[in-house]
Amino acid sequence: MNKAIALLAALFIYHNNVTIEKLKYPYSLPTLDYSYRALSPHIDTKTMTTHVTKHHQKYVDNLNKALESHPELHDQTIDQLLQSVKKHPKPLRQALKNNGGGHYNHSLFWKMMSPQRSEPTGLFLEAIKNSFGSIDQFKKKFSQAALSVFGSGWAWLCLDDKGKPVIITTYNQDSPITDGLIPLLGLDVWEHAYYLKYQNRRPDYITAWWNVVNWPYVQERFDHFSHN
Ligand code: MN3
Repeated sequence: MNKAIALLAALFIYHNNVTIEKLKYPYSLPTLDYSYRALSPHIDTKTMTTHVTKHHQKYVDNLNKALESHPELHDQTIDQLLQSVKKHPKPLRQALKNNGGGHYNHSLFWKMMSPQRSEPTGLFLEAIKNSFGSIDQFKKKFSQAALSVFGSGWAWLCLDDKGKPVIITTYNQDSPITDGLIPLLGLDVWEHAYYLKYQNRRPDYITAWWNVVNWPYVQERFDHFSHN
């Protein structure tokens, strides 16, 4: 392969890796960068397998089903669909929120985790310190937000419309992107994400999850979106 092609391929892979937002109909389950057992013991094999092949797969199937009779929406990317969710009449609106959000949120979630231990660095770390005081303060606030979700939902670190890092929570499969925020890091706190191993102990799941956060990916998203 000559150098120019190699560079283009690398850029494509990089871009693809960072921005899952450009996915289009028909949707499919993404290939994970690690095996279902790779995040053990923090996230066990059975939870990962069920979460991906049953729960995530169902969002994908239901999203495709909902869009099947709407060819006018097939050219839209997943982020465009989610940003314009409120424009659609029920029941399409609800189907897009639940299943489009479910597919988008989970596709990100798998990338936001890794068996490789890592730490945040660089400009991203500076931005976290500026907004939250320190990385430990940030983790504490994020964990509190994740604990505060009553029922099913997510905790997120996002960039707001001014490019500032903010912590938010969403219910069900609502996605931050619908509210104009860019998710950098998300934590699924639906019971299906932890119940097999941790039962009702959501705090233990959250504590364990910090061990598998893929900081280089979070940072790539920060670098990409804070300059766009
Ligand atoms: Mn889930």
